[in-house]
Amino acid sequence: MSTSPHPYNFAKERFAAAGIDTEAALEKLSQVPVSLHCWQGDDVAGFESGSGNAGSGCLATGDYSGKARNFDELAADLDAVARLIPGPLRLNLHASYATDNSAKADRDALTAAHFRSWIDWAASRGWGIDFNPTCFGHPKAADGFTLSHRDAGIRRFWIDHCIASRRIGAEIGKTLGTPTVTNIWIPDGYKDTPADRSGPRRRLLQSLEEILAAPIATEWNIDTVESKLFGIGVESYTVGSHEFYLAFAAKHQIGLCLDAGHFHPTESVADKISAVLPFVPHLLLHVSRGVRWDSDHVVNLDDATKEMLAEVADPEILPRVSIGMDFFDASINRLAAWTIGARNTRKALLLGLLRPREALRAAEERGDHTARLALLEDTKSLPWGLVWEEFCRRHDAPGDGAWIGPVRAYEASTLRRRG
Ligand code: RNT
Ligand code: ZN
Repeated sequence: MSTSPHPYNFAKERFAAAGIDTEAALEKLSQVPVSLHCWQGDDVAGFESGSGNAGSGCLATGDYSGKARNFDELAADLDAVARLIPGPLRLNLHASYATDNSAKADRDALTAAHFRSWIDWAASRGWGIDFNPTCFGHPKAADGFTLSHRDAGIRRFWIDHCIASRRIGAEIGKTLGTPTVTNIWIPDGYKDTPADRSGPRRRLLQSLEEILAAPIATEWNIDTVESKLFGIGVESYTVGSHEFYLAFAAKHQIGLCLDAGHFHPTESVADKISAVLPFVPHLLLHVSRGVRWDSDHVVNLDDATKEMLAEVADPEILPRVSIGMDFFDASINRLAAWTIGARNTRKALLLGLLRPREALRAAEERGDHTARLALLEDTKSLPWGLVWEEFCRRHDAPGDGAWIGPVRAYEASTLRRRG
């Protein structure tokens, strides 16, 4: 009886024949963490009583049963999902998910102590944490303006919240021994044509400069600002646009967040990475999928995602980029959503790492654009799925087709019992 060769070895040889080292790709892939967003587990609701609707353009649609209602449920869901995603993970946490806040400190008064349960949870799993001030879903954001609000008192509140968030980020980073990426996104903008586009931007600039002036342990906190083209309800004017934040991040030498859903649908986020990296020290990617608008659909293994992560796979770029998930679909099983999106992100990165980078560049350098295109296209049919299966196996995660069973079992045992 003949034994079939190990499928991975077959793939390894096929890739080697094309000049690609699958072992090096697997090794690299296992060093890159993906930051898993807590907000996919409860449709961006958060733990503050009275909240429950993110508002401000963060619109989760659908009413699939079993959403997490508290820390225990959300942490259990994340644990279940972590078993299904191969490779290292981090937790991407929003300030509205404070756990240890019985005195109900408002957002401007939050400290790392209010996130003690998450910190302990992450520490015991060897995860880092990334952090986000929550500048929405709050009475002081009711009219859709926060850091650029015309009312100085309201601006003060959100400035203090962002300063508190940076401090929390720095402390969490120090505690866990891995820097926290603290990302500021605000919803500010107008539904209809503004009379004054400059005023809110001037105020946002001042607020951000004040936020950055607060002394923070910079070795444990990486600041990023997230731009956006438009949102539901702010179709005509977004204060924190791409030009605004790119210039701001470059001027102040902080990081920039590029969310895949925050540009015109035909713009290439992949192309932006090398364009902005000469000017900003760090990039955060919010891997997401907009369908017609910034709809935050579950990440697919589509061309936009593959191109974006292929850029990130460049050895000079990879150390300067953090990869965070940002999607929320309430119409399907939320654990499946997390799993599909995060696995696809990692698959896209694997595909990028498996590109014959040197051969492609050599063809380009000798002006042989025919060879470049031929190589790029032929590489697509190499058996990369077997390399992915091997990655799953080495990281004790189920392969494709095998993770849905555990999700269904968890749904039956746990999610359906939630009220
Ligand atoms: C909103 C931004 C932002 C949020 C999260 C919840 O358009 O993408 O990143 O999705 O902060
Ligand atoms: Zn985002």
